[in-house]
Amino acid sequence: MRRSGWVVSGALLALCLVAAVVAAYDIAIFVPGVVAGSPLYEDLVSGVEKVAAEMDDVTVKVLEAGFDQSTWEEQMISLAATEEYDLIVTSNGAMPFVSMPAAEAFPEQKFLIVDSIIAGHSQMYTVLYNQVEQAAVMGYLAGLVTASDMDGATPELKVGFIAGQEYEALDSMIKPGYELGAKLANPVTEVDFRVLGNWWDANKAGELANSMIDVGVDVIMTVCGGANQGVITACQERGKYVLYLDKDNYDLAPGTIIGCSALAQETVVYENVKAAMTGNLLWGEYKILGISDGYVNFVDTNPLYESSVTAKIVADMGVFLADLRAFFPTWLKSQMVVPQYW
Ligand code: RBF
Repeated sequence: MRRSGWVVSGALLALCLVAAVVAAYDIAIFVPGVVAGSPLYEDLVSGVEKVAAEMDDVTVKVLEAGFDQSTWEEQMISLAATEEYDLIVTSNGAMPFVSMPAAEAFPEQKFLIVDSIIAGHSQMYTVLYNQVEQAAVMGYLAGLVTASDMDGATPELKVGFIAGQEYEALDSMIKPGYELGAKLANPVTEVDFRVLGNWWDANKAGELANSMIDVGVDVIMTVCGGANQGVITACQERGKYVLYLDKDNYDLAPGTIIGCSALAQETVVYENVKAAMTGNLLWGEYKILGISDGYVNFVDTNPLYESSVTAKIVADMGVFLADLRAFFPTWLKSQMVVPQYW
């Protein structure tokens, strides 16, 4: 009796162990760059960690692939070659292409790639944000600020934009969106666009910002990852303004960062990792999320926004935002449809 009791409990224990092994879900996060200072990468990691915090049987490995983009493909192949991960999660528009050789070599490997788009790859699911909307809101604010009587505003109607590098989503959505918004605010607004050439050199980003300020630019949208700090410091020193993409980060430089246009990247990662785990991601599909879906948003709820711009700007932005946030189609929204560039 006693002996059979041991046998039964031993068998149960073995079953539990097998179940635990079968149920475990192992996730690798491939960060194409470094996490610190890049808002979308910070939220990529926190989105997966949120899933892991809720579930005992989820493991997470973070691989920071660094800034040498020529090594990413190899690093992705090595990661997939371990055959340890149920899912590789990564973020940015280049990653479907970077991941393709790994996908081909390991046909069982699945990839969730956010902030990117590809259609019809049976091992990948992608989520794209409507960054025409995201950038247009910033351009509109920039256009209002440069024409205002705010302390840092110059007589020139020049607004700035500094990007880490040129890439598809930038050329097809972010740059045209920013220009559209700036011209909607005031058709004669000029956009001064510069490319840094990397995602880390804060000194060079500061030099670029200063040279733009020298020619009359008074507000700069920065999309430079870890180098954003250089733009922020230059604008702080010279009493100019920064527009910060991807995250509510007014706190980084109150009164200097006067607008943040956020993406719900953490939520997107959280929701889609869970969908992958439960077999609810349709591999090969993609989705595009925008302002009226609630995944792109200008952050007007942080008090540091209202305290940094004029009441007139808040009111004008309010009208513009109400139009974009409406769930029904509007003329404004029709100007901000994502062009098919993939
Ligand atoms: N954004 C960052 O904040 N940090 C980065 O290191 C970074 N690296 C990128 C590398 C490539 C190849 C591409 C296509 C985009 C990169 N981005 C980076 C931009 C990011 O995907 C996104 O477009 C911006 O954060 C604006 O939402």
